[in-house]
Amino acid sequence: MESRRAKDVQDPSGICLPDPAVGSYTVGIAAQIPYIREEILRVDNMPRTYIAHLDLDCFFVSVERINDPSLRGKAVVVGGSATGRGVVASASYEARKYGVRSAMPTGQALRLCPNLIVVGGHHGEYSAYSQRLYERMLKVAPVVERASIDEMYLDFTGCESLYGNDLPAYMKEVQKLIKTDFSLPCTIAMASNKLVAKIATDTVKPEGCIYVPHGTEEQFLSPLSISAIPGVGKKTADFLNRKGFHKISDLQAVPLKDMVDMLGAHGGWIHQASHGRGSSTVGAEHTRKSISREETFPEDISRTEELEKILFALVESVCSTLRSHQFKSRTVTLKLRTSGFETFTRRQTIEPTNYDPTIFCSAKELLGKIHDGRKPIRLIGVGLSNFTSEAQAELDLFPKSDKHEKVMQAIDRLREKYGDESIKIGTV
Ligand code: DCP
Ligand code: MG
Repeated sequence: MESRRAKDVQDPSGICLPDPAVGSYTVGIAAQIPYIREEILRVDNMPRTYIAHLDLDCFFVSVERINDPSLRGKAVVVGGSATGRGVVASASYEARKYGVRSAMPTGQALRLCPNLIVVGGHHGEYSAYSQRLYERMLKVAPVVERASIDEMYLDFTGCESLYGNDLPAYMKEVQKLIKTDFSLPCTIAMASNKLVAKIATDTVKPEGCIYVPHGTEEQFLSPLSISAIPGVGKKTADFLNRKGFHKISDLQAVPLKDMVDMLGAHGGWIHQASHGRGSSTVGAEHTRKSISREETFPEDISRTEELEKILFALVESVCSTLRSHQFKSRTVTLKLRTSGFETFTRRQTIEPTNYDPTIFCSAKELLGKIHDGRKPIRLIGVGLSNFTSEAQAELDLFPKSDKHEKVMQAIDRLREKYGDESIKIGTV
């Protein structure tokens, strides 16, 4: 027994990495005391972790297709105005065949795909779908963590026998359930940790389902491009390409020290990721840290009143998302970009709220501090952060206005049904 444990790798924190041959952990100080080690070794076979990553396929487009089935099977994007500097938020897979991608200017997308249908967004509705799906998934897996508006991690560790000892087959059931009950296509990947599951999802999109068996993580990753690793953005990928690294297998061959010499601390992360090592801790509810929206104008705007009008629409949108999460925000951030690409941000702390007029007042004040009413502005954005739950805000003894909340909830319901443009509140 003792000799088998000698294979364990002791990291500097004192926590042994699991020995796959034994399947048990020896932790901290216990690892250094022989008789305690003996005891712990009897608690063998720590459960294998089964983490699923679920990501909705072309989410915003899929919601639009529920409302307008004539959009099915067509090249569609949800995005900003084609005449101006709007960008694509979500592109259908039919549009992607023409090279259309998220974050691409809508004008460019139309040049690539002249038959493209451009649809404006219903952000309140997307948030509502996201919330309903999350609530449904809480009935499917014991622990669910939301990672973004359309992706979540589900921890099925310890649930094998509950689902006929065939969790990969159960993932297909979950995928069917989401299609039937929500009319939303999705992709699901299951693996031993979040990182491998997330990477695997992208390899089988759309409507794919994949399981990366335990112990095959490195082998699974090796043929993939280095940019499949979350955190390897364009800049890092270009740098590594220039050094001759193209596939993850190229990175797997590099010792940790050399990776850190090349890329600093980020290199350490890339090294771990290339070997398929990642966290399997799924948080009960991922706390969203911020909600923001911004708009780039078709033509630069200088007049404060015009900027305020757009700002109000952005505030409405972020507040609606905030309410769908039952959050209140303490910090309002305003962002401005001038025609010369200079970017300014200012933030203000307020009493926790999700009430549009209060947040607008703060954003308007911040605008007054940065904008002189003359400089041509190219982009304006508003962000909310430093959240507290609605319930906590009440406990914190901040006075609650029932009347305002009821009105805003009614407005959210109307927008969800009839679109963001269906109802407007005055800006003064
Ligand atoms: N989104 C956005 N702007 C971006 C990227 C995404 O507004 N630059 C929004 C629209 C997407 C949603 O977030 O529908 C989810 O983002 P994803 O990256 O998951 O994109 P999709 O769901 O659209 O496509 P995929 O099938 O690749 O997941
Ligand atoms: Mg998606």
